[in-house]
Amino acid sequence: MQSEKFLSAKPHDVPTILLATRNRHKTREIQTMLGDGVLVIDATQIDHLPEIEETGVTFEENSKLKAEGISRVMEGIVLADDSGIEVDALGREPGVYSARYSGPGCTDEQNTALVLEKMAGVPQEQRTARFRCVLAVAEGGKTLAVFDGTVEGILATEVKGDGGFGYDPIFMPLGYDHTFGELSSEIKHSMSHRSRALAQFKQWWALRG
Ligand code: ITT
Repeated sequence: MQSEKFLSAKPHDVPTILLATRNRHKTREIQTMLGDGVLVIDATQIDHLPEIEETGVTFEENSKLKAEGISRVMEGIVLADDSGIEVDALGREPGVYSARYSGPGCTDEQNTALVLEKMAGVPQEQRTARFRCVLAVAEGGKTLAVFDGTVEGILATEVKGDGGFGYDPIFMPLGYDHTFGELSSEIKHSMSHRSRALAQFKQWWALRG
């Protein structure tokens, strides 16, 4: 069980949550949404953590795999985020393959370009899509709770804006003519799949005391 480095990174009196991710964008968003009262640490800050293979076919399965896998080697509560975009006209792809849609080691830009290419010529009314986020909390290799958040929207026809990450520049949340890449992070966080799942986690965490 690894704990020393993790604990030494922890300032006094601030509860720390270990996020089982190597995606720094997720860490930044979750830290911002949880505020200064909690310190969010991720897998990029701890040496020798195992790579967890995402062999599940649902967000929930992959989220649990990551939370359980890391909590087997780290003390305390471990939170994992499995998320992605579902495009209805593509049979809900990229879904759980969002991070690796255009192949191993691909970039966000390659993935968004591939989605736009596949969606070329598809009319507005058939461009419905949603972001989904499933958060799993585990301790000692066992899942304690799972939370799910969704935001519905429309897929843009071109990349717009450079805010956020991943598919943000091609996703317009319902009620907006702008993509998450163009909208402020405050607007994204007020409605995002991640903030909706995290709101449930916060309640669970508060009740736990
Ligand atoms: P970890 O498994 O280490 O957490 P990952 O990036 O591989 O990192 P996922 O397997 O959950 O994580 O894939 C999530 C992908 O879905 C992410 O890389 C983005 O392409 C996309 N995505 C998730 N949330 C997003 C958001 O808020 N905005 C834009 N794209 C998002």
